[in-house]
Amino acid sequence: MRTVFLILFLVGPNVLAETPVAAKTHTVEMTAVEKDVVIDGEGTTYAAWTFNGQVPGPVVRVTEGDTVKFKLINPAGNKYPHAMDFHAAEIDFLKNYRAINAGETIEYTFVAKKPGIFFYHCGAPPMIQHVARGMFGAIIVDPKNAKAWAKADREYVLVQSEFFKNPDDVQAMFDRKFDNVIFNGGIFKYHPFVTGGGKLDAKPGERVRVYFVNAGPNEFSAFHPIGEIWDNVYESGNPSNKLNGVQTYVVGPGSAATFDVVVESAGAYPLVTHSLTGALRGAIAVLLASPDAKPAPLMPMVPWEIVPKPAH
Ligand SMILES: [Cu+2]
Repeated sequence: MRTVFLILFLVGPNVLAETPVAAKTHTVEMTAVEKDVVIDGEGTTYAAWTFNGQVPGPVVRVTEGDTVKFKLINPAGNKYPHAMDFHAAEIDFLKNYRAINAGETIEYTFVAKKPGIFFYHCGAPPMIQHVARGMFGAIIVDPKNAKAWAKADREYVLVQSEFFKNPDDVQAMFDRKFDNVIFNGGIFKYHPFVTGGGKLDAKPGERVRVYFVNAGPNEFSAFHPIGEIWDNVYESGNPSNKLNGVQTYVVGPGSAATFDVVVESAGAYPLVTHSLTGALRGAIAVLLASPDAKPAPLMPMVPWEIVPKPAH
């Protein structure tokens, strides 16, 4: 009797901790919106194609095992066909990811079976242009066992992409002639020394988790924290794919990874693609560690609204 009690005592709490929460069903609806968005701190606008009017599109967040009931609306006022491809899904491409014309909708359902950080994007032809113009985003599939990895104190989503000044120059997209490489749809969006630039906040000692997606359409990212070392990198954001003490990790176009860094002390830690043609043309996000850092959303400053200067 005492032995049984002892076994229950030892096993009980672990069993409880690993009991997965009941799977949920999420209704996710997105609208393809062809509109101008702000792409730098000066307020320059760009004729984007978007999900829900923002670049990147909204972050979708579910738990491993959950069902996603998805609906894409292509409003009648649009000019182009659009589509949606979720990398977190394992479903038929032809049926579900086909492009729909303006005035049409499409619906499909999938189960997010694998935990991680996944890309989503429009796949309407020419796909290179639909991605370059802003039709992409991130879906986080949290592991059903929250103890599969260390708890994060702070979380951000960063989506890297190439920016082409002329949204109609598809040949430049094929020729890799990008003008900028950007995070979360803005040139130096999180660079406090640039006009209109912000930052990513953290407190010293916090475990900062960055869900990183490379939308491309073409360039690889060499994601590196200047002044720090990634404590852990998780390929595709799956807690099983754990690396330790990584300086730079390559994320290809259409891929994603989760990066943990415990910022040792107060100061500035620029997160960059160490492919310098990209970093020096826009892909620098400064992680600013300060004891009085405030809570922040997953994707700060998205959409990037510039307050017009008062006229004199
Ligand atoms: Cu599209």
